[in-house]
Amino acid sequence: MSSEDKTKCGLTRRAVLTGPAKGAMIAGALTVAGGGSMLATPANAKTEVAPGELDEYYGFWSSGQAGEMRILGVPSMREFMRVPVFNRCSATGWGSTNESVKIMRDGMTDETKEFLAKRGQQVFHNGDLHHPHMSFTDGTYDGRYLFMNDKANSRVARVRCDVMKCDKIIEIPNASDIHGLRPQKFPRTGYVFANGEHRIPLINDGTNMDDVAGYVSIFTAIDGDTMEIAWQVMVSGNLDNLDCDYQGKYAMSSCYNSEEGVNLAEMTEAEMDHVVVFDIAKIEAAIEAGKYEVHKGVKVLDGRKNAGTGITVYVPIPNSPHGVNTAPDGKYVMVNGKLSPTVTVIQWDKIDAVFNGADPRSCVVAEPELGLGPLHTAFNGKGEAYTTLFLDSQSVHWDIEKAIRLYNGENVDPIIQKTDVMYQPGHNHTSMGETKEADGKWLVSLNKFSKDRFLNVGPLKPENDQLIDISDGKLEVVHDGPTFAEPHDAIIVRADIVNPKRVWDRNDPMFAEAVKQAAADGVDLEEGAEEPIRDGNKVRVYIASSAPTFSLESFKVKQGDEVTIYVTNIDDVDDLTHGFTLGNHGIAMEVAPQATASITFTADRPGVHWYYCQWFCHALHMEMRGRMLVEPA
Ligand code: K7E
Ligand code: CUA
Repeated sequence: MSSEDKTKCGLTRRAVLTGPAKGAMIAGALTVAGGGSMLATPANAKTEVAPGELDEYYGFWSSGQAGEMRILGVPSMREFMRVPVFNRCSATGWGSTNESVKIMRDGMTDETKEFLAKRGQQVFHNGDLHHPHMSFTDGTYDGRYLFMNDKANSRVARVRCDVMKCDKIIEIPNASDIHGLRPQKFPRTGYVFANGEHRIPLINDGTNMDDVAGYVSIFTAIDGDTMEIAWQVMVSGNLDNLDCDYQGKYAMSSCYNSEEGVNLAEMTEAEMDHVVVFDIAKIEAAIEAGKYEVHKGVKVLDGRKNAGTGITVYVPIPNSPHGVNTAPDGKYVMVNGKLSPTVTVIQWDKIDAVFNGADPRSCVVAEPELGLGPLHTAFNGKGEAYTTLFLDSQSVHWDIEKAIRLYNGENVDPIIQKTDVMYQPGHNHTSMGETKEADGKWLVSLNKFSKDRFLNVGPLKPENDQLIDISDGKLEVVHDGPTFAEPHDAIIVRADIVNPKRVWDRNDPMFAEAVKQAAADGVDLEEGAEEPIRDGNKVRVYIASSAPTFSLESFKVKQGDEVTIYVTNIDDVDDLTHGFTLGNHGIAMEVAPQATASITFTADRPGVHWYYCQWFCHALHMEMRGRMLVEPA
């Protein structure tokens, strides 16, 4: 079916559903409960995962400006979990428990700490999470970590896949507004690369703001094991998205602002922008040779066009390119044109010659015109690609080798099929598609607009993530999944790769501080302490929880005390999470099985304050509560 037929067909169906023939269509509509429009066959047969059955894939979704990571099942598109990262979370206490605040502050610069202190904050309350990617070993996912960026406050975070909690957040100094992020695919992660999107003065102290030509964008390599910054490279132009090769030699970032402009007209002026390629071995050698300056404690190399350091090359690309996607064959990388209707295909092993002085465009092996607004490309592992067309609201399926033959002058059409998606797709992703194990089963299209596809929820609409069956070589939209602000990107990971724990390990580093303090106080966390432990005006309260009771029915402190409450969940059963909410104190935290969580506050409200378990754990869950008694000063 051509894309035109699909459009016509789709419009007809919508028109029919709101017209006089509505009744006659209802039965048919009900059989496509999965939401796929224009389909003759029941769509849900493909996406339905029967009650009690498990999905074949984990989907790790970003949430954009909501700041969290989400875990979905594919193909059911059921949302399983939200993992708070850069946001604050009312359910889990992320952003207010001692454990989470430590993670959020440990990698924060002193400058930011001081800035926040003046606002009366310990941590940022927002983030803009675009790109979640799993750690790799030998070109495929290894199930250890997920890494993700925060564009809003220039940070990179890591989530541990064994417990699905964030364990590290680092601020990236010198760089401004981290956007593109990718882990090294080979030999392993290794480095996590992060693009500072916006250009700023390298020494950004207000003394040189008018020297726009002197602003720089910064490329950062982070050690994925330690989450320490290994090095940075300043570049010409700006840095948008990036990807790595399967050889461990190069990383490549797109630049939509080679003009180095500061307004829209300037940024879109040139017909050609570029990608910048980083030679990792050459960079490491330059670090070794001491060819860096230290800025804010980080080794910074000069990789700008005229620096003559030989660590980068710039390949001209038409016009404001966006997504960068390496094909699973390891041979090619796609640079998506955005304002240009083209996708530029670069052959990785032709970049060696460019570093040795060959024409920078000599690594380009194809540049097919695919449609309007190409943003991101995904792969099926069979030499075919799927590119999102933002302006055309389509996903275009095309053949990489045919695109190369076309570029070489043969009269072939690389486009296999175009399918409408609803509407304005940004990222797309295929199952295992960014690994060498791409399996060509599923494609998700993450669409920015949902328009008329759901009940109206007011002026702010959900986005629409569509699932597309690509297993039989065609594109068939089989499911609509409305999502809240704003999943930019997702990865789809075979379920056998991800094996989280059922319950926490009692010695988990997440609550090591609590374990240490309890040992110093001579308290067994699994029993709690009968009385608060006083240390001047510092008071520590140890509570163990076991459904449906807290080990303390009440405890007494004095007004003005700095109170730390440690709660340890001694239940060792799946699902038996307890919580601790202290009424009228803005305090709540999740305590999953075998975990300890803690929170510190000043007891400044004399009187009786109930604390209760906010996670429904037992028939007597409502009764799972106790009193904090605050004696007036
Ligand atoms: Cu294309 Cu931030 Cu990955 Cu959005 S970015 S779409
Ligand atoms: Cu414990 Cu509810």
